[in-house]
Amino acid sequence: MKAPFATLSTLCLGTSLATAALSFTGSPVNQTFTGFDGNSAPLGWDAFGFSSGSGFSENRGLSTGGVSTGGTYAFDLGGSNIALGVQPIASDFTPGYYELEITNNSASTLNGIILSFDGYFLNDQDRSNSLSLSTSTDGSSFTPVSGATFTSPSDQDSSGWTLGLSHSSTVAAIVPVGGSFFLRFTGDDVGGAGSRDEFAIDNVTFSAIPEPSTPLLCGLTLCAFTRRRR
Ligand SMILES: [Ca+2]
Ligand SMILES: [Ca+2]
Ligand SMILES: [Ca+2]
Repeated sequence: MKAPFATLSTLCLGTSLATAALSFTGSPVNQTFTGFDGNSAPLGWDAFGFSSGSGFSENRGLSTGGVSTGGTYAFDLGGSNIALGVQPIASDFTPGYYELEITNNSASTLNGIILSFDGYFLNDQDRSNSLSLSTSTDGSSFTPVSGATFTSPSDQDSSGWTLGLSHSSTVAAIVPVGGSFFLRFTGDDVGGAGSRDEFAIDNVTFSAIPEPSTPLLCGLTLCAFTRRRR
């Protein structure tokens, strides 16, 4: 129920905790978080599962990691490579999620999505946590993406930021023009004890499976429009 909440908060508070959706116009989207400073929501992203409330409500700014205060960070993974990051604590992100909404503003229905992301962890504490990707076309019913989960080790080490998973897959989703596609990255406790490791998401890409030469399902209006563009 993201859109109604954003609308309500805009009306009541004069500000929106969630940001507008990212726009897909036909060219691949690649979100690298360059310029993200950890003080407000990146474009298209929402957050849930923080003790201070929905939206990006616990923004901790820029850090290279090794923090202890729960909340959202712009983590510098090294060499000024910024990622969307989180320090989970008992009351934050256990469980919780970050969610990216992408609206299809291209001229065609999307008949399948190609997506990828890189997930990192900083194993500086003795608990084990996970991060998992699921997707949706309505923002309420989510389906886990096969192979898109990774877990940090329980026993801490000094390895620093570690690539937990570099994932890419195709998702059989149909997104009409004006419709949205949602990527939800959910975190939770897995094992171990004590404080929690840090996590970061980077290089989130989104593109459409190229259209077949003869669309199997399309109305006359869409077919005519599609032909005009070619
Ligand atoms: Ca980055
Ligand atoms: Ca920490
Ligand atoms: Ca750990």
